[in-house]
Amino acid sequence: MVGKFIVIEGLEGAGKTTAIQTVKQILNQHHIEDKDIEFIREPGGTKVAEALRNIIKNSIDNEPLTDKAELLMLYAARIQLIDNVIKPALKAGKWVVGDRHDLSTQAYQGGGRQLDSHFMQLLKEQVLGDFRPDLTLYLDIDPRQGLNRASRRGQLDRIEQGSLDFFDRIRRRYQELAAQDKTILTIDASQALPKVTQQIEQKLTQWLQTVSI
Ligand code: Z5A
Repeated sequence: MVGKFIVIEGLEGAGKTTAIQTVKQILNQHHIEDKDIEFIREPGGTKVAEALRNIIKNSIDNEPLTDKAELLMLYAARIQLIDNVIKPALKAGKWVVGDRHDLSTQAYQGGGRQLDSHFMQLLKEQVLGDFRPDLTLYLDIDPRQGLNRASRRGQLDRIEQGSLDFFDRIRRRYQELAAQDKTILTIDASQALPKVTQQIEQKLTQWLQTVSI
């Protein structure tokens, strides 16, 4: 039996970390135990991908990072993770729960950075082929609210220091892509935590009824 790949997406402070715990609990209730679940985050999740994560988030010695370099590093990190961790786990029948995946790239680098859509499409096709998550839970939140939550944690990294326009564009791209894709379910993440958790529980439970476990 091949496992399933579930991804949590959204702007900073949307509540992805908390949502992952909810997903874990629901899977456990469906007799998918912790040993059968691989938790990952992007960028990151292998030694090379974690090193790239550090550069993507902070650069080195304040060297300016070009938007294309950022994009290429994200795909380098992603394919390391897919080929070395995600695909082997799925093949072994495990479930994979991811904190971000390619939808982040489409939203941040495509929507936010406004990188050329043809180049992005080509890169995606060449690197990922037809590999994609089985389900994405997109936590939708206004960037003002999300950044406010995230800022309570302290210093902002290189990407978090982007302008509100940048984050508004990212949200718009997330919303556009979610509206076109039945495998992306939108959660209203502006609500209080118990309400957000309730929506995740409801949507995930419904989806689990449609797949063979
Ligand atoms: N990035 C990219 O540009 N392109 C890509 O392809 C990929 C990533 C894959 C990764 O940073 C950065 O890389 C990210 C996008 C970019 N950068 N930015 N900007 P990261 O992994 O370090 O950060 P993050 O993914 O943005 O995670 P986050 O800031 O930790 O957000 P979160 O996980 O969604 O939030 P949280 O930790 O669950 O919640 C934040 C706080 O809010 C926390 O104190 C919670 O208790 C609180 N919270 C959560 N939900 C609620 C509700 N409902 N009400 C009230 N308070 C809440």
